[in-house]
Amino acid sequence: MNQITTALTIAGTDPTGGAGIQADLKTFQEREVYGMSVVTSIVAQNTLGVDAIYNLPVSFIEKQLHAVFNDIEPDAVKTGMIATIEMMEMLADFLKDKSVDYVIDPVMVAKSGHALMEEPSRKVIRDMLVPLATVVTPNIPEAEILVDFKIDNIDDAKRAAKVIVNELGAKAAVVKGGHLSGEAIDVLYDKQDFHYYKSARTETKHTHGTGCTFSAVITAELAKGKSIAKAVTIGKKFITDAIQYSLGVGKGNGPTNHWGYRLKGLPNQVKGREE
Ligand code: PXL
Repeated sequence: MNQITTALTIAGTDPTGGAGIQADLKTFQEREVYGMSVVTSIVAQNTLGVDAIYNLPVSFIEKQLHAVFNDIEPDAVKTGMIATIEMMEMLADFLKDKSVDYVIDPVMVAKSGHALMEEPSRKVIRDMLVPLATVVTPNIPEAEILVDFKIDNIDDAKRAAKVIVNELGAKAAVVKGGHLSGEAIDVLYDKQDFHYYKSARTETKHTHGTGCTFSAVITAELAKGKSIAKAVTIGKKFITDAIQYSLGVGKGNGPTNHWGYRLKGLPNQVKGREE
């Protein structure tokens, strides 16, 4: 009998360990969930930017999915970087009859500005994958692409979250307010209520992989059976600490600190930290 909680990330890689699959697995581990991964694209990148992307053949991504599901059925799944329409079509077909919770981080562009999803795929993720999702976690630019209107304030963000649920078919949506001016408020809509998640803004350039990490926490908590609202609460706390205690590694926009929550309340003693 398998009592261990398991989660699977389907995403691209970051060999410097701050984003993508690597960030997801570190996060699953910190949340005490057994982490598994299916690689979609191998990305030659670091904290300075993306150099090159190698998309795995769709048939090979599918083979990895079968390898996982035929052996260790995950309690929850997340997708991050899915570069092409063909990958999305295969994933939609694969996931449509699975009853696992499914979190979509609709990754479109890296912090450096490099496209991680081909332009035509943006509408396909909306039409084929969003309807299958338990939670979708767009930032403002991603939400704008999904809903096709401009988001300038919290009311627009609320409207976008509602559209993602009521019109695009996800069970819930968190629109992350980090790109709005003023207070950073994330808005969750879960078909019944709006929930608001606020945190003080930390002035830092070390935010590489924040979206991956946040959505990985949500995935881990849904895998344990937590409610969507509770999973997002835990995700928000985790990422706030991970940003606050960022490590200062790398020459560019460095990663967050996946064990930052353990340092809460302590003076910053992490080697290399600048702020
Ligand atoms: O955080 C978005 C993201 C997702 N997946 C991969 C990435 C990034 C951002 O850099 O590199 C592989």
